[in-house]
Amino acid sequence: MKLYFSRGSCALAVHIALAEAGLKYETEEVDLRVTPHKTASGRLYTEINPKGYVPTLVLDNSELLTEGQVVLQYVADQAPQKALIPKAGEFARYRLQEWLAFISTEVHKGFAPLWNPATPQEQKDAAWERLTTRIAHANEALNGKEYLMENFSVADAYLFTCLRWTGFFKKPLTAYPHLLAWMERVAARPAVKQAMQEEGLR
Ligand SMILES: N[C@@H](CCC(=O)N[C@@H](CS)C(=O)NCC(=O)O)C(=O)O
Repeated sequence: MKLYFSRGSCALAVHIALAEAGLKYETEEVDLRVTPHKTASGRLYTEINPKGYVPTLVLDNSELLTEGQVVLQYVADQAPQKALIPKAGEFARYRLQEWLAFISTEVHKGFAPLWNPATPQEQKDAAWERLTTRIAHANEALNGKEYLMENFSVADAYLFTCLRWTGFFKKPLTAYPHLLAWMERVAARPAVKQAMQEEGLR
């Protein structure tokens, strides 16, 4: 499998999932700072994924899989023994999907106005205010729990990836102690360290 990623982007969640799953994978970086986006080997990224954004996972049969929350489920399902996701058909699977949808639409996309240099400061402040209600929800959910689900799951990989961005925007998470402890717990996992190292992140 091959993952197209951009350093520290939402694709890090898939990178973590691949490492946690112990699957064989290769990666290629996409430069999102240039328009149109180019891969490290110089290809026009839309030639690989016409949607033009990361993550893209190219499967061994050359099939392309996109949309982070779906790619995460696919990767987790490839290594059932690692229990990165509840089995399909179990109610817990829907809980996991509930988290993935929340993280994707409320947290991941909640950051979009902050990333956009054209967003007026007032709208950035409003977006952050809105995001803090989602962050507070995750903090509460982690009260007395090690991970979002019973054990570490791809939802943790995804939320961790998005909340790392608070560092970039200099928004400390000090008001969210359960979340902070969980961030440290996730960051300490060997597979998370491996994926971050492979992206040149600290
Ligand atoms: N709907 C997509 C969105 C992915 C996304 O937002 N990717 C960002 C990086 S975190 C990206 O590649 N942005 C560059 C662009 O849109 O041109 C998903 O959930 O996978």
